Amino acid sequence: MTSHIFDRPPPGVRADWTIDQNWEKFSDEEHGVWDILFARQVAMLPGRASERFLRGVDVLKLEQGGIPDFRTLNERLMAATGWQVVAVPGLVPDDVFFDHLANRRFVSGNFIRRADQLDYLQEPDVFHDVFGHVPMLADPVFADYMQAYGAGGLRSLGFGALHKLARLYWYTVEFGLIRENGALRIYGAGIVSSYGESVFALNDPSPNRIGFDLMRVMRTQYRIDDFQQNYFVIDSFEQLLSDTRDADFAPVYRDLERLDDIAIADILAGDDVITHGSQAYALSRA
Ligand code: HBI
Ligand code: FE
Repeated sequence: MTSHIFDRPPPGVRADWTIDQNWEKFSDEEHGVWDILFARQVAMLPGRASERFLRGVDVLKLEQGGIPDFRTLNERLMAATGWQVVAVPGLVPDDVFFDHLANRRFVSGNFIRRADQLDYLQEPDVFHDVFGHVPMLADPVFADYMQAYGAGGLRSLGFGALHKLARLYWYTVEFGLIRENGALRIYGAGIVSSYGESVFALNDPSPNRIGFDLMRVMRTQYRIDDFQQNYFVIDSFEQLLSDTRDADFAPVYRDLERLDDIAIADILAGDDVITHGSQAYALSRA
């Protein structure tokens, strides 16, 4: 679960944990880190990322160079789907995170990784949060899914089911794959913002690739420290939205209580297995 340093907003941070982006403070070197990461990803993502993600990059005009100024980014995003990006100092408490999503605000870390740590990230930075997440938020269907997720997140707190719902976020918003025109594409922010995982998730024989099933996903453990051992594949964003929207998860959580968690790499009899992974990569790192 999320760990963050403070339980209350530290001094200078608003009650909703937001801060001014203060775009002027980013140095040329910091803009340069964005440009390197951006160039690397846009060169490899056509043919790999979902068409909906690539369209978002266009609609938001992210190719303009440097860390985006949220004032102009938000004009475009607001026009597309009514979402906004707001700056936060780092990880925020779960209820705060869900409340922002439920109100169509996406929180972004207000810092960028160092030039000597391009592939290393402890907490989500502005490249992960903006390049990874925001293009999908320019898509009307995905935008509604994220809002529904936030509302469901707030409800899950009352059921003590946050850790189950967090798996849904992990295996869709962060590490989701989609079948588009008969081929697999990536759309999860944790993949599209990572050079290594953008290749691994689609092409490596190691991980399992399994058709998406809401209950199956909510039972499946995940790892936060390395490439995933499972990816779940949706057939459409409309499917994801309809599985989630207005879903009263109370009966789902009740059913889940009677079912065991599924160990990370296990395949079940009922799974729609697209790739039965060798797990060679994970074993080599164990
Ligand atoms: N805070 N800044 C930030 N970014 C996140 O992605 C985030 C968070 N706090 C909580 C949280 N995510 C989790 O609850 C979700 O992964 C479910
Ligand atoms: Fe993320």
